[in-house]
Amino acid sequence: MHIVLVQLPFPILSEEPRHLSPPLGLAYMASGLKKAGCNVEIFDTVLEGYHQEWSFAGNSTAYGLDPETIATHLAECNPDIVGLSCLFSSQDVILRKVAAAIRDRMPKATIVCGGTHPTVFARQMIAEGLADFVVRGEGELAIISLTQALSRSGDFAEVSGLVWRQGSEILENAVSRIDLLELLPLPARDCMNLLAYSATGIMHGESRSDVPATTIVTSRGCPGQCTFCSIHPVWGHRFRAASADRVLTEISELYHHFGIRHLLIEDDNFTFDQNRAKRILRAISQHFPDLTWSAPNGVAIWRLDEELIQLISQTGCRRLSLAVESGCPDTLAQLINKPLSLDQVEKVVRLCRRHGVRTTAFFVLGMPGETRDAMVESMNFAARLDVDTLTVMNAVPLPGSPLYDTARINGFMDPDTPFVAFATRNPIMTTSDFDPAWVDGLARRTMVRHAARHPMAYFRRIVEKMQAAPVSTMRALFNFFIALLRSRTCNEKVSAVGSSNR
Ligand code: B12
Ligand code: SF4
Repeated sequence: MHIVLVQLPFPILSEEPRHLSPPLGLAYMASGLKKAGCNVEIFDTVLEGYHQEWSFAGNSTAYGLDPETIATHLAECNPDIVGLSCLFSSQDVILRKVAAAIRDRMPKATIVCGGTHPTVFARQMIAEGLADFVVRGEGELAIISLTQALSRSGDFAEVSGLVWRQGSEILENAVSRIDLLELLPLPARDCMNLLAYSATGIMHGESRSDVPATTIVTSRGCPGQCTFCSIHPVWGHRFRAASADRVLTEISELYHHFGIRHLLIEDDNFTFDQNRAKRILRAISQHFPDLTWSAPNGVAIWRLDEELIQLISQTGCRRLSLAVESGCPDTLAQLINKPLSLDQVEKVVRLCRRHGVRTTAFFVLGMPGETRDAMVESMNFAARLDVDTLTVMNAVPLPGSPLYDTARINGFMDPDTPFVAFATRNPIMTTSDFDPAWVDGLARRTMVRHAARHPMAYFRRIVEKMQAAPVSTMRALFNFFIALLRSRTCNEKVSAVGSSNR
């Protein structure tokens, strides 16, 4: 069986520099498929076409190879199965265009889709004939049983999470999660041009263009119930982690075999098991003293203690991303549903300062139910917080999150909002308390207020991004400031309370 796994092009987000990450999920799947005797390739259309842009759905633009080029390349490879990975809903139209081009060129190929977006919209995709199969949830074991079913039994009942059409019916198997991550073979990073990623652009948030860097995922799932979070349809609520020993085997391979010197730990909740995180960090400081790392996806503040922060500081952490979310206790508890107190936040920030850990804090603004006063309170807390940099994101009802259902049921967003608009700097909800422009203006002004207090930290961050991706960083900055100028004058309270806090 010949299989090509495809990372689809990304949409260009006007206020973000271009990102480029190795498709780690595809590397995990490739590894198992190889062991099962398949001929498997990874085709990263973002890496291959990083400097190319093409338009779709009116005024949206994607970077990566265009659908025709992708289909032509695939037709030359002529695989039995094409696996399309669609991690973000904002890739929806891109997925459709690529799938249509493949159908056109290769009518006999089997198209399988996976990733967060297809997991949420599996039935619709099959009903529309976009794909032959959709795998909901993790793909490693499912793709192996699917290839076996296709080549031998034709019985799809055992394929976890599979959705497919049989006659006029759409059938759906339950999703079973992989309990022992330990048993998965290490991702087949040799199927990718691993070192090209950090050499080409910004990988995620904290970025190092000066040394070889790559991503790693050491655990899956998060018991948290944050209402805006869309990880659970794929990863579930149960925290499942590889043992510290297994993680170190992977790091050792990355360090010695691939020459990696910076790790981006992309776990959803790396520190959930504090003892495991401590064991991993102690071993890093002992065996890989020149390895640096970051956790750009954010770590849970409620899972940090002083010993852990000390270890974080001793192991070359370049920046710790702290997921605060709101500076208003009621919003945190009632609207976001996060078990976090502001005292904990301030304590952790103080400890990070004391131990010399560079920090950035994530905030989310514009949750349904959040009043203007609550938002101002939150942003005043954010502007004062003694972290190095701040990122205020607009609350976006990402498909797969409880917030998506809340927003649709209550009419907080236009039901025709195109999927490409589901990006975290893009406010798309309106409630009786606020409109998107007001929220956006407040978010931007808060970041500027914070930057005025920590100019060197922001300068350093921008320089790092400029080094990795000069043109798209310039474009993103330009768009940020244009939007800042356009944003409406917001509540008088913001500046009044803000200036009294300086
Ligand atoms: C790293 C990351 C990125 C990287 C890119 C990752 C990449 N190339 O692989 C970057 C930084 C570019 C990124 C950007 C964004 N991201 Co992001 N990202 C992640 C993160 C943290 C980890 C992804 C990862 O590596 N997972 C580990 C690997 C092992 O798993 P995986 O890739 O998901 O693959 C598994 C399954 O999905 C499945 N699978 C995947 N593909 C396929 C294909 C087939 C054929 C099959 C069978 C199965 C299958 O099997 C795999 C193995 O189990 C996830 C959170 C998460 N937990 O998933 C968010 C996540 C995917 N991102 C998200 C979002 C929203 C975004 C942004 C839109 C945010 C923004 N800025 O507005 C942007 C979009 C960028 C753009 N230009 O459009 C959301 C998506 C939700 C949604 N419905 O859209 C997630 C779920 C996080 C969240 N906020 O809830 N992101
Ligand atoms: S936002 Fe973070 S802490 Fe909350 S549920 Fe999602 S992964 Fe867990």
